[in-house]
Amino acid sequence: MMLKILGELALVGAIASVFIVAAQGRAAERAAEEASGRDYMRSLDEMTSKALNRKTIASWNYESNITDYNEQIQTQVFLEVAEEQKEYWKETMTYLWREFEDEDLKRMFKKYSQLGTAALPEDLNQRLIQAVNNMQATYAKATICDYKDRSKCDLHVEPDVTNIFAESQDAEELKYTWVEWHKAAGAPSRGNFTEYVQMNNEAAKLNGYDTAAEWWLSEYEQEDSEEQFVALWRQLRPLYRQIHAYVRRHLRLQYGDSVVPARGPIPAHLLGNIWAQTWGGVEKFTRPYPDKPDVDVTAALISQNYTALKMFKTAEEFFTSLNLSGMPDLFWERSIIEKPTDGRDMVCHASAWDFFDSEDFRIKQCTTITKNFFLTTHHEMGHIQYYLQYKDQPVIYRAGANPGFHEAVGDVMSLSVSTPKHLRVMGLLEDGPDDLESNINQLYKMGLDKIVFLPFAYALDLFRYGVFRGATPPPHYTCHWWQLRAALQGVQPADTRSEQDFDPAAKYHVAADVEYMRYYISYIIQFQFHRSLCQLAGEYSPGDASNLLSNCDIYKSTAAGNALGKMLQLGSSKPWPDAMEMLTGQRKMDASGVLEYFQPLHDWLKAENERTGEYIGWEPSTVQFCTEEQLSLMEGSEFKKTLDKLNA
Ligand code: X8Z
Ligand code: ZN
Repeated sequence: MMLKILGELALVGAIASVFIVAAQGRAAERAAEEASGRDYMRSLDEMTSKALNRKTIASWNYESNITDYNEQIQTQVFLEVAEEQKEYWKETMTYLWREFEDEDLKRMFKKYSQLGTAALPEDLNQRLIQAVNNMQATYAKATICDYKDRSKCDLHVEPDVTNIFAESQDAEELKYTWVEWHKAAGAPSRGNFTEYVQMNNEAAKLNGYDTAAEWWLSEYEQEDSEEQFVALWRQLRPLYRQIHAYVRRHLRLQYGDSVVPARGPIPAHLLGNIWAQTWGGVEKFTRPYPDKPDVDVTAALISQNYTALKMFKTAEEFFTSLNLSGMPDLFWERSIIEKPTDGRDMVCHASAWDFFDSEDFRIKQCTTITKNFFLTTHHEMGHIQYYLQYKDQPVIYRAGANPGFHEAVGDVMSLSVSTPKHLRVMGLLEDGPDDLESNINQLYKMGLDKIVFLPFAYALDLFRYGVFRGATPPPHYTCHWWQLRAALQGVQPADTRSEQDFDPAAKYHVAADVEYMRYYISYIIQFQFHRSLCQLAGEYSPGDASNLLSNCDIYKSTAAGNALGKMLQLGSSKPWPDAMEMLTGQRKMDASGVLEYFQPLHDWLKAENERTGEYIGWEPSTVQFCTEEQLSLMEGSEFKKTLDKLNA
C-alpha cells in the first residue's frame, strides 16, 4: 500500500515537473518575445519620428505658403508616409503585445496598433487629404468687401473681420459683415465637408470605431466621456444663463427691442466676435460698474510700443520665471509671428508646431498688437512648453495627457497674466482701486472670455458627432447647427439661414479638421490647474474670502512651475487622470474650479438680473433656420434625443 502511494506520488511529481518545464518554456518564450517587442518598438519609434518630421515640414510649407505646388508636395509626402506606416503596422500586429508584462510597452503597442488615416486605401486617403485642403484653402483665402466702401474687397478674417467685430457698434454693418463672411468662408465648403465626413468615417471603421465620433472620443480614454461632458455642462449652465441674461439686457439697451428680442436668443452678430465664441468686444458698453477706471491693455501695449516680438519675449519671460523652459534659438529663427506682407496666401489661424525631432518647434501667428493676441501668444507658447517638456519621451507619447490638457497650459499662464495685480507689475495697468466693484468688473471681463465660450465649444463638436454618426445628414446641416447653438448658447443667426449655407465651415477648426471638444475640456480643467498652482504659489487658500482665486498670480513661483513641469513631462505616457492627480490630487474633470473662480460674479449677476427683472433663459428663435418639413422630421429622431438631453 505504502509503495503504491509512493509510486503515485512519484507519478504526480513527474507530471507536475513536465508542466513546470513546459510553463517555464512558455515564460521564456514570452520574455523573449517581449524583449524583441522592446527592440522593435525602438526602431518603430525612430521611424515614426522621421515620418512625422517629414509630414510636419510638408504641412508647414503648405500652410505658410498656400500654392498648388506646395499642396502637391504635401499630398505626396502624406501618401508616401501612409504607405510606410502601413508596412510597419503589419509587423506591429504580429506581436502578441496584449500578453506583455510591461504595462508601458503594452501602452505603446496599443497606441501604435491604431494606424489612423493611413489605414485608408490610397485613393480614399487622397480624397480625404484633398477635401481638407480644399476647405482649409477656402477658409484661408476667403475675403469680403467693406461695408462702407464696397469697392474695397480684400478683407480677411485676420485682422479685418476680427477688428470690425471688436470695434463696430453699428448693427447693420455687423449684420452685413456676418452674412458676407459666412457666404465667403462657409457655404463653399459644404460639399468638401460631406466628402471629408465619409472618408473620415471610413478611416474610423478601419481603426475599429463605429464612426469618427467614437474615434475622437477615444482620445479621452474613458467609457463615459460623453456623459461627463453633459454633466459638466449641467453644472455650468446656471452661471451661463445669468451672464447671458445680463448681456442681452445691455444689448437691448444699446440696439433696441426690435434688434434684440427681450426673451429670445441673442443675435450672433452683436457679441463682438464673428463666431460669438467670446464676447469681450461688448465689454466696453456692458460693464457692471462703468464709472470705475477702464482696464484697456490694448491701449497700453500700443502706447508702450509693443511689437509682436516684444509680446513673445514677454510671454517667454513668464514661463522662465516659473523655472520652465525658454524658447530655443531655432524657435526664434523659424517661427512666423507676423502676417507676411509679400501677398502670399497663408493659414493665419494661430498654431504651435512640434516637428518631432526634439529640436524644431515653431509658432505661426498673424500677431497684431492687442490684448487678445497678447493672451493668444501665451496660449501658443503653452503648446511649445508642453512640446519642450515631453521632447525626450518616445514619439508615440509626445502628445497631451488628453487634447484638453494641451490647450490648457498657456491659458493657465493667461489666468495669472490677466489679473490687475500682474498687469500692474508689467506696467500695463495704472494703479487703481482694489475694491469690490473693480473686482466685479474684472471678473465680468474674464467671464466674457471664459464662461460664454463653454457652450460654443460644446455645441461645435456635438454638431460634428451628430454628422459623423448620421444623426445629422447633409440636408439637415444648417437646421441642426443652429438648433444646437440656440439650445446651448442661446444665440440665433444674424439672418435667415437655409441648407444653401454651411455656417460651421466659417469656423477655422471645422475647415481644418481640428477636434474642438479639447477647448471645452481645457476651459474647465484650466481652472482646476490654476487653483492648485495658486495654492502651491501661496497665493490662494480655499475659503479665505480676502484672497480670491481670480486675484492669484503665479508669476515667479518655482514651486508652481516645477509641479506643472512634472505633469507636462509625462506627455501621454499615462492615462490623463494620473497626470491630473499629480498636479491637483483630483482624478476627475470638475467644474468646481470655474464655479469657485466666478462665484462672486455669479452672486452679483443673480442679484442684478433679479433687480432688473430680466428673463433668465430664452424662448425659441424668431429667425428661421429650419423649414417646417425639417422640424417635423426631427420629431422622435436621434438628433431630437440629443437636444432633449441638453435641455433636461
Ligand atoms: O484655436 C485656438 C488657438 C490655437 S490652438 C488659437 N483657440 C480656439 C479658437 O480660436 O477657436 C484658442 C481658444 C479657442
Ligand atoms: Zn491651442
